Amino acid sequence: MLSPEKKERFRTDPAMALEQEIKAFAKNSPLNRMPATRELTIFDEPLVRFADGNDPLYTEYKTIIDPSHLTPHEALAQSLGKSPRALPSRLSVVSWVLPIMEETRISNRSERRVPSRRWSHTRYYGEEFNNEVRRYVVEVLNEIGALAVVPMFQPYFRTSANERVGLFSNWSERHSAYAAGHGTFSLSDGFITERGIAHRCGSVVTDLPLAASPRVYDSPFSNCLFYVDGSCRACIDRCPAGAITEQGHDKMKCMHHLRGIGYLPLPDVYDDETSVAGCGLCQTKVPCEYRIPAKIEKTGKGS
Ligand code: B12
Ligand code: SF4
Ligand code: SF4
Repeated sequence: MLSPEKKERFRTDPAMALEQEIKAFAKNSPLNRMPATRELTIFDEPLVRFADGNDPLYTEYKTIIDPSHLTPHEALAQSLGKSPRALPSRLSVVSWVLPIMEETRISNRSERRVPSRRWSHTRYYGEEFNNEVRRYVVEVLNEIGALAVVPMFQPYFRTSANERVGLFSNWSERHSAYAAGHGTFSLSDGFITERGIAHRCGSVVTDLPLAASPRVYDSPFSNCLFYVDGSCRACIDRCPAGAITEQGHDKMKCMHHLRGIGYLPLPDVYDDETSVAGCGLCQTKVPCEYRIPAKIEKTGKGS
């Protein structure tokens, strides 16, 4: 339940109010804690930005990704069983990035074949928390009278493959993050934000009008050193499956590696009953792990 003060904040500056709600939720939720001790946080403070639901990029995604990739209007309309034309003309997409905690990133840096237990827990329990954020954002938006849906929760959400991009889903969280100006794609296929590539992300479509966050990047790949000046390639050496080359990311090789890890007998990998999930070796011990390396090259300033 939102307090009357918070409701007032939503009336005066909904974007700021929503950002504050998401950040407070991440700070206080017990689900944003590693399960064993509940002491270690899974994600650092979220980055929150907004995309214009009518951004022509969403139509371009039908060519860049696949015709089945949904626009925000289609995603909302299909969720509500309505025609897109029956919806308000102005829609927004709330997009957040959950940066993975430093302790977890450090633990994954020393791995060469399988992810560290903390990384694996971030894949599993971290995504459960990400789902809680999705549910919470919808709850808050509904409480102030707005329509809101999580495309990834809908029965229509699916992952398939085509010749152009290989594996894809009909609602790509990172393509909404790109539309909201969170960052750019990269040689390894990960999405590099101001807090780097080691993160998980999510989104909600709403009819609440929210001012779109600006996109400040030169191209869809300009945060990656390889695309800026042909250098780096650190992710190529990090991948135990040989899935990354100068031609990009072989999603099938990557997926087979992820599945192979999942099928390893547990005691061979961890010394407890943890099941293994994820990999992300290409997202740790690389220059883009927790920052934008291309920006550092340009300005000479680190962070
Ligand atoms: C299917 C899937 C996979 C597949 C395929 C991945 C893929 N790149 O598509 C497999 C099984 C291989 C996979 C692996 C992993 N995944 Co995964 N996966 C997904 C899922 C469910 C859908 C991805 C999707 O729709 N892709 C769409 C296609 C089209 O994306 P793409 O090929 O990368 O896009 C390219 C083109 O668009 C191209 N492009 C060309 N021209 C243009 C022009 C413009 C204007 C733009 C914008 C782009 C563009 O650039 C892009 C990069 O090359 C998402 C969740 C979601 N619903 O989004 C998570 C997700 C992508 N996975 C995630 C993660 C973390 C992982 C792993 C690290 C596993 C782990 N947790 O340890 C690995 C990383 C692999 C890698 N090197 O990137 C995160 C990504 C976070 C990040 N840092 O980028 C997501 C978003 C989950 C989440 N909720 O956070 N995953
Ligand atoms: S490791 Fe280097 S080449 Fe690979 S994605 Fe990061 S910046 Fe780009
Ligand atoms: S997630 Fe693992 S297997 Fe997939 S590209 Fe990255 S390092 Fe390679």
